Amino acid sequence: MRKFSMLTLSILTLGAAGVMLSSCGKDEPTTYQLSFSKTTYSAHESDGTLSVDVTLDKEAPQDLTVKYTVAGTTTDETEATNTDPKDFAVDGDFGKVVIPKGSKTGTIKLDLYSDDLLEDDETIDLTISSVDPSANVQLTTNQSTEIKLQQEDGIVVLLKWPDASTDGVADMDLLARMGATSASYDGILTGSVFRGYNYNYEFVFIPKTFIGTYFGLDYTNSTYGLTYTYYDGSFDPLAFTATFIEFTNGALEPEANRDVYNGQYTAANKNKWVSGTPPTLIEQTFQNVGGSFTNISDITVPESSSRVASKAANTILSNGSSEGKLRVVTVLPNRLKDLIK
Ligand SMILES: [Ca+2]
Ligand SMILES: [Ca+2]
Ligand SMILES: [Ca+2]
Repeated sequence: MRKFSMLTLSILTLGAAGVMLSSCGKDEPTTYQLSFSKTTYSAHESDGTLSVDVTLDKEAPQDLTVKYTVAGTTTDETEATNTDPKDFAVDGDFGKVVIPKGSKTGTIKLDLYSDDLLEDDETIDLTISSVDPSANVQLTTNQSTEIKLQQEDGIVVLLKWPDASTDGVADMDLLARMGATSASYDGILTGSVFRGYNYNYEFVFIPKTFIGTYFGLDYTNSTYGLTYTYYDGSFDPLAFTATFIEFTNGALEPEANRDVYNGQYTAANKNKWVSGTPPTLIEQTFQNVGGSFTNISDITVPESSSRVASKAANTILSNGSSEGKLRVVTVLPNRLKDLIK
């Protein structure tokens, strides 16, 4: 008896869908082609929003719910963590969009977010997985689309020091925070901690504008403080450079336009754990004024130490979660590889 009921229900459901999706009579139901309207899209991280359309070749006879999967190299809202915030979110139901009755189009609206990482371009891959009701809807072409999410504009600060040699070794690190003084300290934003004597560089990226709510800070009108840590090593003195390189429209500015600053530490600047405020020592500052990077200071060398005033700051480095702001660079993007040769 139960089996019979289920079967009856199925027949009724199919019958209803057939009637609703049919406009050419009972014998030849109208078929509908469902696809993405474009197979590729391009956007910048700082664009804010992007609309992606799924289209039918004819007006929908009733509301059609299209489900799609999300893949690609970006981090979506379901994958995001404190240390790996989302690159984008779906404004609406994640993985689902409706083509309303009488319309040919359903619009997937994506919110795109900035981050303080200089990355190689990322991808968002969307693929239609099902449609409901499915009767007479054909998924034949353009079932997938790829969005190329391009790195936004900003500035790279590159810290470099001599290679390990018979003259010595050094391991430096780089932290960037918002706020030039202890009074204006507003958390560590980002850092670069390649560990060991085999690396002689660190770098951070500060976006020109910042779209999103992850940090809740005004990137475009702030002073930035940079910490160049002499973490460990034997160079005494240790000469280093900080190079400011603007990144615009997918390219680093020419070498002649970059600003290079020189600093020199001694063994006294090797990182020491001492308590007090501010929690980072600042060796250099610069500003972002309305999207222009300006007022880069000279490098100031502290009498001793070079970075922290609290072991808590080391915790920030270890787990990336404290203050919810710091993300440590762990991957050298291809577009920076020429810089560190
Ligand atoms: Ca990104
Ligand atoms: Ca980025
Ligand atoms: Ca390092």
